[in-house]
Amino acid sequence: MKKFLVFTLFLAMFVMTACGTSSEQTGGEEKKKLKVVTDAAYAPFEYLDKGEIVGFSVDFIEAVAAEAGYEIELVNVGWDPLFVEVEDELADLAISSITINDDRKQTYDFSVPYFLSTNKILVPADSDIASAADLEGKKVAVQNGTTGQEAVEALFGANNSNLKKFENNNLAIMELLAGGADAVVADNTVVEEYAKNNPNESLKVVADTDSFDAEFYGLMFPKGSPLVSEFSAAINKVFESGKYAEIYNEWFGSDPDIETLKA
Ligand code: LYS
Repeated sequence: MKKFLVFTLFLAMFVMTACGTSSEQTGGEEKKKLKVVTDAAYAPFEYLDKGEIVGFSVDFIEAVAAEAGYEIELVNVGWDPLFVEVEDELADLAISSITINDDRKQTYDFSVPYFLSTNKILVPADSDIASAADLEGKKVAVQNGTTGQEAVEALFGANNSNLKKFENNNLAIMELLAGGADAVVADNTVVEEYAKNNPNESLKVVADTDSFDAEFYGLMFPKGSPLVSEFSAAINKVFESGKYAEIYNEWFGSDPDIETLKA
């Protein structure tokens, strides 16, 4: 009788442990650490502060990855290399203020949109450039391989010797400050923040909604990656939980228009 009791006890313990383990496996499964690549030269989205990658995108991807149940390692590889790394599946995904467009969709998969943007023109405060058309014959600095470059080429042709292309946007802005360019075309939030944070440089930002389209940023994945749907679902949860608004407010000091992103 005693033996039987001990056996039953063992059996019960075994069953409980086995069940416990299996539910733990489905609930808290060890997920691999994802490699996330970026070009940390695009404040306030992703940039270096004392060697550390910081910005809206960093807080956002941390929140989304946590929601999806992943740990991430964010690596600053630069703009052109990040496209290569994701295509070759050397990285799991990229976050870098990347506009979702048809051209990129041929090679990559994107999450649902998480930020609304448009190109704008950064010029010296005394510049007479007041629209995109006024850029004709002017030296324009852009980051290579961006929608800013595309927009300028759409207006003045791809073989435009006045177009100066740089590896990152900070170098394009340097060129403007050094007098080597008359304007920089880049994402509105980036040029607006730069002009605001550097009042001594006396710059202004020119908008042209006829020439520059609305664009949406997305997380960029290798084509066919199973992470796309997991991260899109996590983004929607971060929208709904109020976490997105919290992060947005911290970086931009205003409330986001989440409905426009969802539309
Ligand atoms: N949003 C633009 C694009 O995707 C500019 C991004 C630049 C990031 N460093 O082309």
